[in-house]
Amino acid sequence: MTLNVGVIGVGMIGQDHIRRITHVVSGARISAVTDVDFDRAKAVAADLPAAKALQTGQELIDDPEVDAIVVASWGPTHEEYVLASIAAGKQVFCEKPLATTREACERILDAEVATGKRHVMVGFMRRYDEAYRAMKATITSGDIGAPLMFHSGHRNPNVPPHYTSDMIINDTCVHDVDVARFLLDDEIVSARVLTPRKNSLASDHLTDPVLFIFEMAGGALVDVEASINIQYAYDIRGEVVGESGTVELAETNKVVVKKGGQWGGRVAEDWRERFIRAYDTEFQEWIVAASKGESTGPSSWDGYAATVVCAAGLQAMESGERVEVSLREQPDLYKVTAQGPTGTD
Ligand code: NAD
Ligand code: ISE
Repeated sequence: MTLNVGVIGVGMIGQDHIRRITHVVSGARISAVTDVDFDRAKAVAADLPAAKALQTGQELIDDPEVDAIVVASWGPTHEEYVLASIAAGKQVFCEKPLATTREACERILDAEVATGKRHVMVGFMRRYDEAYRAMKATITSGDIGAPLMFHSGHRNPNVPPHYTSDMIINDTCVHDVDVARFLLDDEIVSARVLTPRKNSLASDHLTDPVLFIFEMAGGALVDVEASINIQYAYDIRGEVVGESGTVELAETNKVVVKKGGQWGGRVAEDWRERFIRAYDTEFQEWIVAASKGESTGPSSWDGYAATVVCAAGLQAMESGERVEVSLREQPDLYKVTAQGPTGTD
């Protein structure tokens, strides 16, 4: 069976996901696209073998030739499309964030739980990165003892002009929030943000860099150093310190080049290059599950937790204080059992 996928929002990442569904992974094709910029939707559809451009997201979700939906529009529009996909009984892959407020995420949780099964996967692609998966396997094996600290580094060479002051937390650090929950298999219970001397290369309206610190429920500490104008490359760092050992992300370059009395290797230019295989694996796993009417990977619960932690982070950045994070009780649908998350079959 070929899964017919409709894509809402065909900007930068929407087009990248269309490329991978069309040319890289198997089992799906793009049957429809839409964008508030309809000319863009028409141009994207014209380059695809079997896709039509539709005027609205709702029309796309209702279309009988769309089996499953990818939401890659701007964050504040995600709630509407995810809720409509759940109401239509279709599987939906939603780029981060799941939604931009706690309340919006809770409406999604309520709607999904009411159906009795998962429909939503959130685009936290780091969970599909081979290096993060190997790190998690090391932690889970017990080889380094119980994890005590996680140091995360998220360095962007620069950011686009539309990037606003809140985005260092809820657009950039949101990935570190999710990967901390994933690696340490625990919830975040408090957030603090410290700000060192500002990078003089950052625009006036931006805070850069930040040190975002969380306490996990089990007592581990996480620090995230986020930089958004570091110029040299897109560099993702990570090290977990355990009771009797450590595990860290290795450099990702394939070769070491020696010349002119120096040695070195490539650091990725941007997130598309650094996580290219992770996005491919993420989509392949989504397509396999969605073709069976099932959901997999990061859930609405993970999207909800990340949004709530980022909201606490923004509050902490403004106040300079420690802010507690409180999540509602986790519905059974999202509890992971030895057989996998409940509600997937
Ligand atoms: P973008 O601005 O390049 O593209 C967004 C597109 O959505 C635009 O074409 C815009 O016209 C369209 N759009 C906006 N509102 C719409 C609506 N109501 N209905 C239909 N289309 C609408 O942005 P982008 O960088 O591609 O980001 C899109 C989403 O993907 C964001 O949520 C962003 O956080 C996420 N993202 C995730 C990653 C990742 O690493 N996982 C990387 C980049 C972006
Ligand atoms: C972007 O939206 C992403 O999601 C990237 O993965 C992240 O590294 C970047 O900072 C964000 O702006």
